[in-house]
Amino acid sequence: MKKIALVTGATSGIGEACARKLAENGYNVIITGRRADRLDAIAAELRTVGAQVLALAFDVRDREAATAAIEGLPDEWREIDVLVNNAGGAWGLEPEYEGNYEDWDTMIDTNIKGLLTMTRLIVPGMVERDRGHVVNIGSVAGDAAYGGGNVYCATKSAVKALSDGLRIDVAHTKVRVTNIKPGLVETNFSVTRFHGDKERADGVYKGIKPLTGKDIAESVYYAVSAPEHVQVAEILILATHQASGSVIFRK
Ligand code: NDP
Ligand code: 8X3
Repeated sequence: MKKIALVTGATSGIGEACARKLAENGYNVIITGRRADRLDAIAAELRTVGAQVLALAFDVRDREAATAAIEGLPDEWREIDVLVNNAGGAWGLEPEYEGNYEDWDTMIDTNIKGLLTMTRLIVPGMVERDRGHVVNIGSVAGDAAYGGGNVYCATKSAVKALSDGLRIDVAHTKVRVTNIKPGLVETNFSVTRFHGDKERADGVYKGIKPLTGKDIAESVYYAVSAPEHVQVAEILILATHQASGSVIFRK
């Protein structure tokens, strides 16, 4: 029987690449995100590689909707083996003393509370079955703050703490927890950060070859396909000319 993976934020970037990598490698996948049309298009594509795909459109900030989606899963989709908590992003790059309240709430509600809600809904089944893997998409931004990163960096530090905390809380089971911490990945991330300013977003990747969603999906797959006794706790994955969240060499 094929394993089941649920990927949040599978409509774009890293999440979409993870869903594709898992589908290509023998998983049936539940793909989630807010944009139903994107989910439908990606589901159709993933089915061509032989995977069964279930698309669930909901906002991870909406606990009622998330609960209804998970509690309403058809029987054959209930035993989730891999949860990739990926949905999230950065909104704004202002100094902390000038930040936008709405952006702060969006980041905290999505990157921390959304991830927690999905964990709370799915991990009890993993504990009961004594098997499963939670992959949280953290960031190099969670290791150290950079200028303007303030709240985003804090949410990714929280992802590290929540990953470490969960790993402790499931240590008596075979459930594994991995925190993947990417550096610069060219996705829709910077367009979101700059509220749709594509030109400014493109500038983030000028003079450096950034990572791709596929690069990150490879590391997610490495972690989930490790032997049962091996728990990949963290992976920090940077572009070659990037040394940290704030040290980037550009040509
Ligand atoms: P994208 O903007 O390309 O993708 C973000 C994904 O998150 C989309 O699928 C979006 O789907 C989903 N999403 C956002 N808000 C919500 C929500 N409220 N409810 C449900 N889904 C939501 O960016 P990335 O692929 O780069 O980002 C994915 C993750 O990787 C994020 O957690 C980000 O912080 C992290 N990351 C990114 C890095 C980068 O440089 N790109 C580096 C390190 C970490 P939809 O709009 O359909 O809801
Ligand atoms: C995304 C990577 O360095 O732009 O988390 O914050 S960074």
